Amino acid sequence: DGTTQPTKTVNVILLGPPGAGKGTQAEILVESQGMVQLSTGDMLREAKSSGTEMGNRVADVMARGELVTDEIVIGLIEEKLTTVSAKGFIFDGFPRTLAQADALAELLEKTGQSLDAVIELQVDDAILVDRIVGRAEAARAAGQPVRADDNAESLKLRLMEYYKKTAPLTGYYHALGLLSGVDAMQDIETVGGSLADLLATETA
Ligand code: B4P
Repeated sequence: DGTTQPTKTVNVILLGPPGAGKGTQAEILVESQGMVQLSTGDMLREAKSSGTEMGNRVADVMARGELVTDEIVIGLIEEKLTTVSAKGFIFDGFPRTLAQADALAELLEKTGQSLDAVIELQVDDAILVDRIVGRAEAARAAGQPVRADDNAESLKLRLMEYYKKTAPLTGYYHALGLLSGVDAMQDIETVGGSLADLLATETA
């Protein structure tokens, strides 16, 4: 019912295509479970907006809808895992490649932690397109900045990158017995409830 709390520290990966709601649901878990969100997308956008050398380097890659290099994103996650302590981490948009998944396993081992669950947010492509285009339109209507990659052309590449490089991670985590999925085509609150219930049972 969305109010069940996990009983111990949990580290969870939210996996899913662009627009599946990883960021949206991670924020809800931060609120309801007191976990710490690690979004590589947010970290990269922050680096870009504060104009760091790395931020400038990744801006065009992100705007096109391609993946940033493994080296950069692994570095970002390593920095967080070695400096932040938490009741549990929600990995939002990381890992996105097998190399990143291997690096995460190593980093968690090095910091004495485990990975408890990987949850795939399942959404059909047509709905993803509607959501992303809808977000761009809503921002425009409100006079807010539109994300550089929230347009039909970049989204096409984001989806291709997802199926080619990220989707194979479901097999990787299934083999480890960590994977489960939720229907993420329901409204935000319903998906949040499913996730909370799943976390409570997976980690009991
Ligand atoms: P991300 O920031 O991770 O963005 P995303 O995958 O596009 O979005 P997310 O799934 O979080 O969707 P959201 O909740 O926002 O990545 C952006 C880029 O950064 C990548 O393309 C890449 O270039 C780079 N990058 C990041 N991590 C990387 C890595 N590890 N390796 C390499 N490169 C990396 O939801 C989208 C919209 O849907 C919102 O408007 C939301 O309100 C709506 N929505 C959500 N859930 C809904 C629901 N249930 N019903 C209706 N609408 C919903």
